[in-house]
Amino acid sequence: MGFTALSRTIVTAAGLAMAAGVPAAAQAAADAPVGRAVDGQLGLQPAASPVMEKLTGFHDSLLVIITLITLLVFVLLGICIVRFRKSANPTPAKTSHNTWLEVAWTAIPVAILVFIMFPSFNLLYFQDQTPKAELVIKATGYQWYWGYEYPEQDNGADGVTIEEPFGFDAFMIDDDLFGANADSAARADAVADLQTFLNTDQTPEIHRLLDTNTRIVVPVDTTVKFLVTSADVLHSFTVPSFGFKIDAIPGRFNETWFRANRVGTYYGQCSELCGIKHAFMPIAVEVVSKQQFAAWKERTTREYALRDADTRFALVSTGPGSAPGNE
Ligand SMILES: [Cu+2]
Repeated sequence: MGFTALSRTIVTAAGLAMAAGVPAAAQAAADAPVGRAVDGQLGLQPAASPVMEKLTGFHDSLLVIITLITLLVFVLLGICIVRFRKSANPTPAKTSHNTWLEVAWTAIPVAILVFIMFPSFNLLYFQDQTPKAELVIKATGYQWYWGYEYPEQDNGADGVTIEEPFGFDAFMIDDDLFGANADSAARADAVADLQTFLNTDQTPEIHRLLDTNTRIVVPVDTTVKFLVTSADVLHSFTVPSFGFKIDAIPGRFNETWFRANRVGTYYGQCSELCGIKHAFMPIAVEVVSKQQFAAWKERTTREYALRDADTRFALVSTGPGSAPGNE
């Protein structure tokens, strides 16, 4: 019959496609900038936190399972179409039930789902349970920008201590500053302002629709807990490379965490349709060394201190011992 030949052709074609695709994809992954999507990208952004590493692994294993199932269904359909076509099989069988077959096609998919369930639930709990936080940051969604606050906290010797709360807002860098007709002086100003904010010697690279005039700055290898809320409508706080996506809901705090294992700049975008400028409230996270963070914190505390009426974060008044990192 032609089925063996047909399936061999499919497998060979798939093999060729993979052989051609895999080195290219691996090459692209090696060259890809960390923390943002690139043109022609296949697959997920490179992982930079434990949650995203596990998500990527789970995604890749599911891809194998789903491919095998799809191929099986494709081959079965092919067999039906060819072997039982009218000319080859003029008098169809009248069989309408087969107990064992029915038990099998119910039980096997259930077994596959149960098999998938265990790693899936493990991952769900891993994402959900914040390990002891070494730094807590509050992120607030506004129409249409994000505001960040570093509340007063003492997270012990290994963690970060914030003696005086500070906060700042992050507005998207204007679209006009990108492209051939951009005003180069205005663009240079925006880059210089960002560089001053980041307190770094290196000129930051800025990306259209992803960069903001300030960035969340966190130290590398530090467990960061985000408390996410909104001041107006639903937003969603996401950074793909860190594997978190959490709704920002007015009147309540949602909690998520990440632990960046590489320095670099990581981007995300509001992921809940929140109004006309939903696409223009990106999230930019700068992961720096612990020493750089300490220097940044020093300067930023001076420049962006939240004092008295400016203090938007209630944790400040609850005193020591009740900071979220000390639970
Ligand atoms: Cu939004």
